[in-house]
Formats: sequence, structure tokens, C-alpha cells
Amino acid sequence: MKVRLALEEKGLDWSGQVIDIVGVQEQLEPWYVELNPKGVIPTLEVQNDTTEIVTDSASIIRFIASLPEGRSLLPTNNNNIELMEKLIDLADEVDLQILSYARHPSMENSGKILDTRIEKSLLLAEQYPELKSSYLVCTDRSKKSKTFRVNAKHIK
Ligand SMILES: N[C@@H](CCC(=O)N[C@@H](CS)C(=O)NCC(=O)O)C(=O)O
Repeated sequence: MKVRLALEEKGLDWSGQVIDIVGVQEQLEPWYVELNPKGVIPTLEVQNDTTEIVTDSASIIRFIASLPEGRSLLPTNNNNIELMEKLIDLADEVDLQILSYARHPSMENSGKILDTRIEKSLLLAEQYPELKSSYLVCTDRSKKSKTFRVNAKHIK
């Protein structure tokens, strides 16, 4: 969401593709993991003379703001730039997995979603040895989320 907002605010010519991370679990498809080795959304593909891939939402919005074209998204005074950087970091510290699976109506289904994710990434790790390390990172993340989503201390 924040990447789409930044693209729109900047006034760039962009198009988006929705990646279904719940039903299809498209973030685990090999074509996507090749772009984003952690197998998470979002990913930005920049097409100029060459194609550049940027991952991680905080890095992506900083990248968008740094582009010379379009509207400026940056505050003009240094104090506000400092504040902006702090706010981006603060938002980035939120554990999105916990926000999604522990404090959300999807909690009821999240055990099943995470189990499917673990199974799919283990299967693909065997089928695509060149992407194995990425798939094991995905497996590990989902296993941790399964534990953390019911850990009151972690949620707090
Ligand atoms: N720090 C990363 C976190 C990305 C992240 O965890 N994305 C979640 C959705 S909000 C995801 O793709 N989950 C799918 C999965 O864990 O398999 C960022 O901000 O880009």
C-alpha cells in the first residue's frame, strides 16, 4: 500500500500487479522468488534503459522519493527530513506477520495459510535447487509466524 501511495504521489507512470499471498501464494512461485529472494511483497521493477529490481517497502519508497522525475515528496527543511526518516523506520519495525496473523480476523485461518506456505516452500526447495536457500528462508519465516502469532508476549 505504501509503495502504491508513493508512486501515485510522485506522479510516475506505473502499473501494478496483485500477488495473492493467501490463496495462490504467488509470492512463492519461482519467477517471483527470482525477483524477490525473501519471497515477500512488495517488489518494484524499474524500467529505464535497463531493468532494476528494488525490494523491501522502506527501501522502495526511499528509492521512489529519490527519483529526479515527478513531484518532490521530500520535506524542505532538515528537521522534517529527519522526522520523515524516523517515521519510515518506525513503520518498518512493525512485525507485519504478527499484524496480519495475530491481530486480524484472518487469525482463525492463519494456521492453515501458514501450513500451506510451509508445505509449498519445502516442496519448491526440492524442485528448484538453485532457489533452495530462498525457500528455506520462507519456510523458516512461516514457522516463526506460527509460533509468534499465539505468543502473547510477542504480540504485545
Ligand atoms: N520488511 C518487508 C516485509 C515484507 C512482508 O513481510 N510482506 C508480507 C506481506 S505484508 C508478505 O509478503 N508475506 C508473505 C509471506 O510471508 O510468505 C517489507 O516491508 O517489504
